[in-house]
Amino acid sequence: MRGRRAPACYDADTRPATRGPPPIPLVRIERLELRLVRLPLVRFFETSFGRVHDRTFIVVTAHGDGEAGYGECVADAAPYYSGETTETAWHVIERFIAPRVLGVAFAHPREVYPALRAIRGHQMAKAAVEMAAWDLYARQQGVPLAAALGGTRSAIAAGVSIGIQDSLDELVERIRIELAAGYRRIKIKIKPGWDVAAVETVRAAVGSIPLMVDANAAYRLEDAAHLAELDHFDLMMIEQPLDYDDLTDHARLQRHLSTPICLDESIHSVKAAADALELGACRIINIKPGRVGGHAESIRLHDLCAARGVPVWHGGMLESGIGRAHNLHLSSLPNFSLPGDVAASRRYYAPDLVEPPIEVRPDGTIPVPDGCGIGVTIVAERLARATERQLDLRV
Ligand code: OSB
Ligand code: MG
Repeated sequence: MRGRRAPACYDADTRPATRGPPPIPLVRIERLELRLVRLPLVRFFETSFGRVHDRTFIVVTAHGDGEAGYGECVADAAPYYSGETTETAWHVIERFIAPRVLGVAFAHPREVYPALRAIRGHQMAKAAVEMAAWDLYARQQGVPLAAALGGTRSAIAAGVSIGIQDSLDELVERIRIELAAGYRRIKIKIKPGWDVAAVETVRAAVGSIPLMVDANAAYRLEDAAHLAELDHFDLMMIEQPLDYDDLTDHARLQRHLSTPICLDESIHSVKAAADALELGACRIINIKPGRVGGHAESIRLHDLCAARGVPVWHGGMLESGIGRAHNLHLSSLPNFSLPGDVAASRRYYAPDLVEPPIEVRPDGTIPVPDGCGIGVTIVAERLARATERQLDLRV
């Protein structure tokens, strides 16, 4: 299986012949399949809110018109990164999202998110279903998802996110491994007690590599003077230093720092991003479709930032190959101008749920799959083995 590629989507003879005017495209989901899936991580991942050894997530399959589209819900088992969990997402999809999408004829997947307007929050639950609808739509159209989303590049620049380690030696060792694999920028997680000295050690060991830090909301405005010490290390940015729902204190902190602030957790909607930019709370934005409600909202966020000259990059949530493939396609839009946290499958799961696995090339780029939809094949038997619970929802 390894290395096998899905057929390119644009092969003329695999596209259905059409006669007369093209039919009005419809995405109509006849059945939604939810699976609660658990996969062990290849290596633990530690952030300021704790260490994880595995991930429990929901795989959504949207069936319609003889095709299937896939989405991955990035909510975690615990409500630490955001208020959502796998169980809240399951509940909200089953009770509130499914009834609003099943059997509805959408002219385009961008109509899915607005149809969920009555449901407040629950962006990750919404995104999982919305993204499955995009995959379904792209497969029905016979195009790669990137083409449906408006992507313009065939490969993306990859970076890695390196968790908190047991020692600084271990941290430097992990960074050397990732640099040798070709990754174009390194992000390290920080928290009080693992910050300035960690960055100093890394700079001393590996020199002027593109380097950034992510605090996952571990600091308070009172830490401004301490965080300003990071200004001496020429970091590309500091990601989400303050609280998950804060904008005002980030604006105050940004005035205190020369290092650009990048917001992650705080940007839960396009409006939050507009407010953050208006306030001067950040100079860079991390886009995760799960955080804003899916691909359509991510595109709006991407376009807003492009119009304001604000660079964006694609974040990661330790996704399996399903979410990872979605991220690759979205990352092909033009304003994703900085390397993201979209890295190779093998850093996370062995084996991944998909074939071929997503791999980084020696130049630090990852090609965007060119098959239809997300362009990777979900290995049914691996998905079945990892499934702990399953629910079928029908029209
Ligand atoms: O803050 O970007 C984050 C993982 C889980 C939750 C939040 C974050 C992360 C990462 C890892 O940084 C990114 C990845 O490698 O997928
Ligand atoms: Mg982050």
